[in-house]
Amino acid sequence: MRRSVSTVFTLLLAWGLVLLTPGAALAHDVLEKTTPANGTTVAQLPQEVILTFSDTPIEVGTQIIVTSPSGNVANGAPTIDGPQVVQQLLPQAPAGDYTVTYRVTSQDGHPISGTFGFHATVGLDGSTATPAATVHAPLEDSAETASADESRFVPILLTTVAVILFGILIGLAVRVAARRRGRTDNSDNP
Ligand SMILES: [Cu+2]
Repeated sequence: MRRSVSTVFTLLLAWGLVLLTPGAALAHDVLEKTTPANGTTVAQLPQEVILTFSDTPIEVGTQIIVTSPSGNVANGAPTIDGPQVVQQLLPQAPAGDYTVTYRVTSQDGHPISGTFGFHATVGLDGSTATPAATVHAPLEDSAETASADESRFVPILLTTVAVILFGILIGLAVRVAARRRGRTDNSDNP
């Protein structure tokens, strides 16, 4: 009987540690910077688009789509170089308005996704385009910022709930153990 009680304690302790550890150790990363920057006009389209995050993303699930006036011009898979995710562009990428859609996996395993845009006056194919009025209002990034704040709040809330539940379960286990010990003592001493 005592062995099963100590097993319950060990399981509860392990469960509590598992719940508490990730929130403290892993951060929800955010996009800090892009090249070209969101809402800007660049004279020459660069050969690669660079996204800089607050920490090195996890390799799994990285996806970048670079939409040009002639469709997606992403050349091969993106590469992760520290906190930077680099996406090469096709040599036939034209001038014009660009929209970059990204999805990477944060250190804490959560996906980070969003969109940004820019205008390239000269394309990698040598074509030219005058900036259209529409691109220059930077694409809304506010949704991302809001969700970043939220996801910092949620782990704190979950941790608090976990601590409370853990406390209640420990209390119950102690009470059950005491009751069982009482019964055992009674039956052992007739
Ligand atoms: Cu996260």
